[in-house]
Amino acid sequence: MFKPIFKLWVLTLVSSVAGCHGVADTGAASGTPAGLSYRGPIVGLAGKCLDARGASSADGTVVQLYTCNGTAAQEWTIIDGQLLGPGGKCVDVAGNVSDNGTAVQLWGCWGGPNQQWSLENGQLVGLGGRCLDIAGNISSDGTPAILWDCWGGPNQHWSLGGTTPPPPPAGDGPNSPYVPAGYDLVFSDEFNEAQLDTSKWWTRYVYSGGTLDSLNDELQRYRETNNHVMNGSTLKLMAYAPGDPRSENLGSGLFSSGMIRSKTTVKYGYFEARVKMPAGQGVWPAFWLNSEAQTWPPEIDIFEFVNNGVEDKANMLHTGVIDHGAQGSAFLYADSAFNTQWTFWTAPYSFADDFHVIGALWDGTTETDFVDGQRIVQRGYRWVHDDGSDGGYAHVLLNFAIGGQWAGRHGVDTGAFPQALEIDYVRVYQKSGSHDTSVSTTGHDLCPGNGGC
Ligand SMILES: [Ca+2]
Repeated sequence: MFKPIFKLWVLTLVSSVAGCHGVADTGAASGTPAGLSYRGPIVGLAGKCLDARGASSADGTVVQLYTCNGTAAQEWTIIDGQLLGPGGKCVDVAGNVSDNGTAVQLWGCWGGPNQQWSLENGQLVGLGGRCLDIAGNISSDGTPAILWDCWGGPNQHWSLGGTTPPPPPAGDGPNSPYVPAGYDLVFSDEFNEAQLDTSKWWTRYVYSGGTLDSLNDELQRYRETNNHVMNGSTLKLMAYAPGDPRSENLGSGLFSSGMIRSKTTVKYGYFEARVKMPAGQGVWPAFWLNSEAQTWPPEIDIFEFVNNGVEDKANMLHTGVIDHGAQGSAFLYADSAFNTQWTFWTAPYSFADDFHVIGALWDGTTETDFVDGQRIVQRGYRWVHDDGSDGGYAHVLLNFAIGGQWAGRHGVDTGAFPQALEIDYVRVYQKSGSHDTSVSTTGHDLCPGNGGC
């Protein structure tokens, strides 16, 4: 019996909130120095900003947490490993001592090691490899910043909240800079061949004996007729309007589209895809993890991208997990631009304009999502079925869905087709010493053996 999958979108049907959050947009000044990599607010614990106490730039000014207010006291510049605040003064570890609890202050820049910072997985790491930390994990205005052992707590996580996100890596290469330390590549496809590598991918869902071609109330059907277009560097999951002669004519107003489901299955890991989204109204591409066991949930939606033209737009990235109670999904962290009610992150750009690296770290008890290395949200999540039993191995899915009550609630722009979810690569990593992979045997190779699909 067919068991429908209702994704988290049911919570989003009446979404009407957008753009009412985030930090002040200070803008990147023109004529900024060469080598500038960021200028704007830095957001930390409880969505509050890194701040120079009293809006001072005097030597010895305390660096603290404060409600974001868009003033110069909260405008920071990262350049050449230095973190500069008001008056061009450097964020400095007092006394050049790296003990836990050492005060952090503004001081005239002199190039010393106590003024060097690096942004690593959302942490600002300074002298002695210790982290910029909000004392006592307290988010009250005026709580001072100190140096402390990096322990991964929310009081050590900082995000760049302005208009200059870190640039995504350009195309294929070795590991992106966002892969967690101690993780090894266990599965990947760079999509640099002339046609889809069917030793790695099925092109339908695991359900119905591995032939199911749609879920929910979507308007597409997944096919193998020019729906997986390769150009030697990327895979385009192509979707065609009803009746387009370049693909199968499905009738009844249905679109043909493409999806991939990994033949390698995994338990836990870091997942990364470099993708460029389609822009037309009514699109709903996704990157997600589903149980090979065919008992649902669990499910992790690394991203769902929806442009319905009104509530959900091309600068928003939805992430989610399916929680029926047994799985649990309490928020452990949310970036200031992440809407925890409707579970989306708002970017200062359209995801259809360029490629971005979307990542997710899934470790069995938590699930964390990243955009170009910036952590946007972390939840607790147990990979179990509703009866509490283990959820088994997961396959990796990328698909280009169209329409339905969420993505298509204000209509689908047929004139925008054909269009594609373009994928530069998909990579899966697991912790060294804890590799755990298996193989999906449920599926059919539907791509023609002598050509593309
Ligand atoms: Ca590629």
